Amino acid sequence: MLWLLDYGAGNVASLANSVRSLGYEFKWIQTAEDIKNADRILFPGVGAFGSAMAGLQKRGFVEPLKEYIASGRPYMGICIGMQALFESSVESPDQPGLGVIPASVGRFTADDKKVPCIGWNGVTERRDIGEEGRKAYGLADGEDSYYFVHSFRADATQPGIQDWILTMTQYGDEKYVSSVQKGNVFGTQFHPEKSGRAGLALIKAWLDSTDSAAKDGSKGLLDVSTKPLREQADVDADLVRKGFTKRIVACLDVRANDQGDLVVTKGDQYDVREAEESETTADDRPSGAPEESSETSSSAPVAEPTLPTSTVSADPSEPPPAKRQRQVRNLGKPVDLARRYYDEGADEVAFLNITAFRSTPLHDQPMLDVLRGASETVFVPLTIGGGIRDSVDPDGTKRSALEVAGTYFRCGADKVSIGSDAVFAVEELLAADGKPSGKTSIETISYAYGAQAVVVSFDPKRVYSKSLEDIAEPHRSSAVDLAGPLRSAPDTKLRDDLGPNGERYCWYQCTVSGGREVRDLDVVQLAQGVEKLGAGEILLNSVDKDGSKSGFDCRLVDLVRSSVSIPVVASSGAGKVEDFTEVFKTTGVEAALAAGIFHRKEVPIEDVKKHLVDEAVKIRKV
Ligand code: 1PR
Repeated sequence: MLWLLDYGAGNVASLANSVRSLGYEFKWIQTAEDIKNADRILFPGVGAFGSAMAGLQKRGFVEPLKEYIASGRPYMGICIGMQALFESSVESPDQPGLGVIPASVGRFTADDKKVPCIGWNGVTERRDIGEEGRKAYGLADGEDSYYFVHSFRADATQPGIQDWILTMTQYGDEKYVSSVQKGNVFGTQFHPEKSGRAGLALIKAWLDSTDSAAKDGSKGLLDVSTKPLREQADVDADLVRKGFTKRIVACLDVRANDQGDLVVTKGDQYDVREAEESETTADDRPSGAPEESSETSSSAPVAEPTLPTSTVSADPSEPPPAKRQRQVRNLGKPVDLARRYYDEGADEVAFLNITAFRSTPLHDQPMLDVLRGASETVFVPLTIGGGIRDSVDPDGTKRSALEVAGTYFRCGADKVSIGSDAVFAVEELLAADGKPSGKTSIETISYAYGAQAVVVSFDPKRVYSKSLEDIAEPHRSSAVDLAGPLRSAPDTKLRDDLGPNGERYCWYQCTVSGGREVRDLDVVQLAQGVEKLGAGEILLNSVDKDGSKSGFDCRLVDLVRSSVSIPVVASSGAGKVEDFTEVFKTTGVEAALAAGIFHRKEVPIEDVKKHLVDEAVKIRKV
């Protein structure tokens, strides 16, 4: 019997699903006694080292785990499950690890790269394990990429770790330990359960080998510590060749249609209703332009009255369908589409519950079902956004944002994406002279699950101006020249992208409630604020570009990316394969997201990746 160890936080559903998909059964470890009696343990640690070790301690698991490992029975640790093997981590210096590996875990430096490291990378064997070894570990063709998401890593130069290193990986200029093995212990820094077929092959190899070891008394995994070291130069060349890839994200905007079914929809500038008929229900689109002067104009929506609270699926805040002029666009079922994108090679899938701002998320059972369904067959990271905030159920039960996020994680989400609530949190932060309260959704979720699990979704709108002087500070400092080069790379020329009346400048104003309400906050303020509060990634939409198929807003992407040290996902406007190359090459952004062109099958993900390979942009091969 296989035993899975859950220390109480983090997404363990994905691993459970991947083990099930491989035809293996398992039990969850509930007590210290279970550890004593287990004959193989898989520890899918997600989140933060400190909370993981504290969780193990609270349950009385630390000593039994040490004894279990010392007894020689098979152990596989993933991410924090691998880091827990070390003596300590700088992430929580006061919290000792299991001390199985005589070395420590440090933090990535952020000088030359974005931290957390989120994305796909290759692994390179440190020792000469040959074909037999690769097969034993499921590292079949040596070209596979695996999904990494972490800010902390074990430095491969530490003396105590040398005979433990199975593979190494390079991120920026750092070479670190991406998997360890010695005797009965195996650990991966990456997430095989989120690494598509390559990852499933690796988990299967471990399950099969430990299975046969239990049955016939064979050795199980090949012990790498007995194999000769490879030449350092060969290892180094291989590390560079494989390298970190850019990510392609497929995004599914989800909401209930007028019949109450949860569907994938897609907007043009956030208007998700069919275009052919005349009137629009007010709450389904960003409202029209506010007062415009001849010098400063905006396509930004004006504030609308707060909508009544309701569940998403019932959507009673809307008029009955009979009175409606236009239908919500229906582009398919969320789980089916997510599965399609997984098969087609998407590196991540995001679900945005776009009307969750007026709902009580934990009552939104259909959305939880979507996540559960998707995580059963989609083995790449899943992000869920919409309604991640403190809320109150219709029966008066209070739900904290942390509780909402925790529920999503347990249903299979790997990251949560916070929209409106992040804007309010940064407004509060600025009002408190930059002093975090420790109570916002970003802070509480980041503390419990790690920064890498917290994405902030931006919905900015351009506010145009004919001259820079007409834009008031602080927004002037982050305004861009729409006929100029990139702000952070003046040598990078872009095509002009002037405003509707020929305006040459704009600043990017933040909105909440899916573009329905503008706030006096610009994207740089928001980006720097959410980074300070502990967000690990920015999903950067653009209300102006959404559904336009006119290409990503590279000036916006560059502006935000160059103002923070966390990764950014460029979103909105993809219309052709060249748009992806452009945004990656001009801005260096970590990931690019598209929705409409994928849903309508106008541009397959495969074509995007093929084009990127032709243009020498590193991507994950499927
Ligand atoms: O405020 O925390 O409840 O989160 C609400 C979430 O829902 C936010 O992430 C917000 O971006 C999203 N959202 C709200 N209303 C809409 C809408 O479209 N009416 N969708 C909406 C955001 C933008 C992207 C889209 C890209 C790419 N849609 O999701 O996928 O623009 O599209 P394209 O490739 O077709 O151009 P909260």
